[in-house]
Amino acid sequence: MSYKLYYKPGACSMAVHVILNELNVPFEAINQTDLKVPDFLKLNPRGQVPLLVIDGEPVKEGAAIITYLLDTHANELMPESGLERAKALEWLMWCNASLHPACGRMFWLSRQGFDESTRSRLSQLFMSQIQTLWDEADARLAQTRYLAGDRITAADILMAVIANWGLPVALGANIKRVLKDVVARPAYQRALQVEQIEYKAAA
Ligand SMILES: N[C@@H](CCC(=O)N[C@@H](CS)C(=O)NCC(=O)O)C(=O)O
Repeated sequence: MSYKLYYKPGACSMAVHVILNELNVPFEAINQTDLKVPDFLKLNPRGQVPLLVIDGEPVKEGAAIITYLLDTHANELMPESGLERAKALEWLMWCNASLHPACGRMFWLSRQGFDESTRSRLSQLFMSQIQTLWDEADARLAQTRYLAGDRITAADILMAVIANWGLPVALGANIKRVLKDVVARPAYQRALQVEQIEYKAAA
């Protein structure tokens, strides 16, 4: 099986990068910082990362890529069945389908040419939605060691990647505890080194 990961440093694609490292499978990592160039658009017309080319077939959508990889290679980051798997998927999707798009609205806003008062009102609204999500995770992590329960799963890795996007949020002590734990893993450290990213969110 051959894997080619297209990533942009520090973006959501970093979760796939960390997971490929965790799985100890061979892969090629391609820094695709410029996402709108014709060669990349041929592979992914949306011009987005992550993109994992599996045996020549491009696969999009981070959560699908992560689930596929964890279903295909032995690991302890995704329970195989039962309620434990349901909770691991719940929190992976929370990161991918709730937290990520909420943060994406702030990045979208920074590219619009709104007047200052519109920008400021939207920014307050978007940031309060993001903060509510982080508060939800902190409350969960006051009850459980990791997002899905007692054991680390792919959700904690994706959460750690998103936490480092530099938005002005207040991350609770329970989240920071998990971030420190996740980022200390050799697989995460290797991805930070290759992508040349400094991890600041756990401080
Ligand atoms: N739902 C997609 C979202 C991918 C996405 O938004 N990726 C961002 C990086 S975190 C990106 O490529 N943004 C560039 C763009 O949309 O132009 C996924 O989870 O893979």
